[in-house]
Amino acid sequence: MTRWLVSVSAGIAFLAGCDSPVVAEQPDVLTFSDEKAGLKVVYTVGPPIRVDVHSGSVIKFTRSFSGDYRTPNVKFLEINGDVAIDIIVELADESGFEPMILLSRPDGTYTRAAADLDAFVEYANLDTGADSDPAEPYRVVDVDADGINELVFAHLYLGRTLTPNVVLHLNADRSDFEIRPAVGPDAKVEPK
Ligand SMILES: [Ca+2]
Ligand SMILES: [Ca+2]
Repeated sequence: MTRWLVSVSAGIAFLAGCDSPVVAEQPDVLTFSDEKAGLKVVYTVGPPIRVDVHSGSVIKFTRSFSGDYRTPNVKFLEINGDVAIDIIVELADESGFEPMILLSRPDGTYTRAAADLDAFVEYANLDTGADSDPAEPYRVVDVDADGINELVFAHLYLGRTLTPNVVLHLNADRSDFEIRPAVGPDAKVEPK
């Protein structure tokens, strides 16, 4: 996993009618960078919330949406086997996050994968006693040893169902994920 940085840009407002300018800070944009990959994720707090992926001066992905989220985490990591770094924006609230998975495409853009999954990672669930690991709630691993990595979540709410060891398989062109039925007694993978 590559190193990532975060910085905060403050919207500056000058109020008229004062002898000296009053600066009202309105932090409204968060920037997450992977300097090695030359990638930047710009998260506009909104509303509406907006996520832009910049590669150098070119925007490779943009999406606006609504929601009640706290400061997100952004992870830069290779998922779909094309060397180009992929991105997971962890859209956080008080108990966990929704993973917004952005996969690299051959033309250099990004596409949002697993958009219809309605998936949510909960750090600590007192109701169910789920033993989530906030340090590594998911990882990229070749579960079925077919040479293509899967994305494995230790615990994932799929809708309202808490599900352990959820394995997301890439589709044929490695642009999206699907959940396949587990096959055999060893299909599940215990997180390390
Ligand atoms: Ca990739
Ligand atoms: Ca595999």
